[in-house]
Amino acid sequence: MLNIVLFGPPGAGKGTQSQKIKEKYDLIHLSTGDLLRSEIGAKTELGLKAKKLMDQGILVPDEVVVGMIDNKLQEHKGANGFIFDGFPRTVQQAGALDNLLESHKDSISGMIALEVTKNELVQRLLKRGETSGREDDKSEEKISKRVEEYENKTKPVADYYKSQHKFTSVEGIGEIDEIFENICSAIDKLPR
Ligand code: B4P
Repeated sequence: MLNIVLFGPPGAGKGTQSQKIKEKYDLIHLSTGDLLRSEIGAKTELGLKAKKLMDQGILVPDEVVVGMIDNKLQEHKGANGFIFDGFPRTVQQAGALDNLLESHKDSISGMIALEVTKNELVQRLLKRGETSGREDDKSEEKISKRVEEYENKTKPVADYYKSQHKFTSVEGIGEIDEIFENICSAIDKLPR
């Protein structure tokens, strides 16, 4: 199986590139951001709790997202593989993902990290905020909070995969198709 963690700060292009990777490699796309937003849309108890945190740019608790991923892995047994978008976002989530995959006799093939400067992230997300309706895209203050959460809690996840020799970095600024080509070159080198 091909199991990819697509990594990067908020607005790095994870969602954008995941759509293309999923089609080319016939993978199941699991975005914890999308899963949480669908809970919010359905006004579930989980969604209402998550909304309060997400609107402020704060990460939701690990057990919530790990539980959602567990359900999806069960649902898609027999898939060619998965692209994990926006997950894991803490070292604890990374350990939980390894355990979940191991219970399915599987593992992460590699992490691909998109490198984008903070200034570019803020510009992209403010632009998306003009049309997305997402509360967390609406002000520079909220976007900065998300970047701060990334720096403090999420960045160490890269070291987790570096220590497993599963880390590849790809330039995330430039044309979407050009970035996609570089991601594909990195994916094609991963063990399956
Ligand atoms: P996400 O939905 O994952 O939000 P994101 O990081 O903003 O998405 P992404 O990085 O995919 O944005 P994209 O590049 O596609 O998370 C939202 C919130 O949910 C988090 O803050 C947190 O509260 C919660 N959450 C989610 N997962 C969690 C977890 N595991 N644990 C705890 N909490 C969790 O898009 C950015 C913009 O850039 C788009 O408008 C796009 O068109 C544009 N763009 C993309 N590529 C470009 C390029 N090359 N050039 C110019 N623009 C580009």
